[in-house]
Amino acid sequence: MSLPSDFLWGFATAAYQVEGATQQDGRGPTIWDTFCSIPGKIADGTDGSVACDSYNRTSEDIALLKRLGSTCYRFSLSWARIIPLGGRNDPVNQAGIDHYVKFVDDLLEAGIVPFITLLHWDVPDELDKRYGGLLNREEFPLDFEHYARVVFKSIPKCKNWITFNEPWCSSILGYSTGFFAPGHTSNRAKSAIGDSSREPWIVGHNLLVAHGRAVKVYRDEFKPADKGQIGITLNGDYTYPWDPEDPRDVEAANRKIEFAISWFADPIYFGKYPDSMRKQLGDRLPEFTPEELALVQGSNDFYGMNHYTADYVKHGDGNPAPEDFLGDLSTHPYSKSGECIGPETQSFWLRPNPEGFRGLLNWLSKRYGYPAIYVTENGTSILGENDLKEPEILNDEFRYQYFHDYVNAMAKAVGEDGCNVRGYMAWSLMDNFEWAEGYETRFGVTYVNYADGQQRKEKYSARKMKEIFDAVIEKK
Ligand code: PNW
Repeated sequence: MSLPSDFLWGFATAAYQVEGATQQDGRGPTIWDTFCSIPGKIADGTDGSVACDSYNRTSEDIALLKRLGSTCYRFSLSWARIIPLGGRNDPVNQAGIDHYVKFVDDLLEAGIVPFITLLHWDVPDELDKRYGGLLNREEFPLDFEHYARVVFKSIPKCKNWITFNEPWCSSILGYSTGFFAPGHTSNRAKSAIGDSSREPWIVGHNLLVAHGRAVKVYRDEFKPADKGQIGITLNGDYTYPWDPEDPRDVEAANRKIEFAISWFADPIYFGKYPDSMRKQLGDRLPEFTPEELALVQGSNDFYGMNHYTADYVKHGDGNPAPEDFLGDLSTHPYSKSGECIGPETQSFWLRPNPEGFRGLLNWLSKRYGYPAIYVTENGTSILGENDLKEPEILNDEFRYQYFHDYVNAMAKAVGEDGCNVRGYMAWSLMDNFEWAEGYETRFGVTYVNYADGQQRKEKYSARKMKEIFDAVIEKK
């Protein structure tokens, strides 16, 4: 028993991945609606227009959460439902607000603590068209601040807020590899906005400042009465040096974690970008103005941690390569064979390695002074799962084992190493729209039958989750 009796556990989802109903009740278009309409961007040519239809099935989803024993639920709001065009002078859509207010009321009534993510990648499309969306250093943070204020004012009963989900993914996958919306790639010579080898670093910077603005609004205007907490969710793999005897590999492994986590966490906890990033990127990495820094530094009440996997890296030649993120990092990533890092899954970037979870919890606890941590995502896909039919597809022992091993690694990080983890949300409550992978890759503990009216059926892992946590949470 090593997790405290008030430890929260549950599941996570995101608006565009589960809600569907993209044309309903006045929702505006988002960059993901637009991106999905470009041929070739989504593996199976699908989009989130129906997804799990969760927008119309809130009571079913809450009943499911309750049946599984969850004590919390993380979901994101669709900005474009609340302010369809997104901007601070654009109209607010009361129907969108009413939907989420009722959802939070219903969760609380079911005894489930809500964790709300303000933006999980689905930026209102109009902001992208109007001024370049996340690339705009002046406009974007102000529009996000306004949206955040509208939300805080409307949903005072929610006490746990996450500004952004994985700014690394928005920046690198959205503006370097082009794998995610809006699909910019940094090896284009020039973008409409400027030198695109700078775009990911500008986007990361603007997300940090926008986060800082929303946190300031919450702390100044809402927190004193509402008594909630607010933070940002960062993704990061644990990284092992390819050759632990080679100091250049050791440094490269650390640099890779810094380029994922410390890119955002160092400014928040220390008020500066990591030296390794400045060294690699030079003036392509923006400088904070004093005003921006005042907003960003100290802006986390808790650390939101998304974590899935670990990898090995070899050092590169040390030279930055602006046309390529991994070149910039000066590392060569490798997955060693299955026995070393973990078995293959349906996601090319994901191999289970529970020791790495404990390793990363310790890495960031040491670096950032043992902050309160909520694990806001952790989970796995399964190689070939989508080829199965009922009832075999419900038998996800591989996923059960993943959760069992990861939760126990986390319990050791808390009980034996002193990490301050307060809650855990598994990704995901149900199969859903897995971004560029469409519906072919499943992450749910609940099976969703897209061919049969979005019917939900619990998999084995769903039914075992409570048992996993009961074994490690102290009794009251
Ligand atoms: C997270 N990578 O994304 C997201 O927050 C979820 O919305 C998503 O469904 C989940 O993980 C599973 O993919 C990631 O390529 C997507 O390293 C890709 C990567 C990491 C995280």
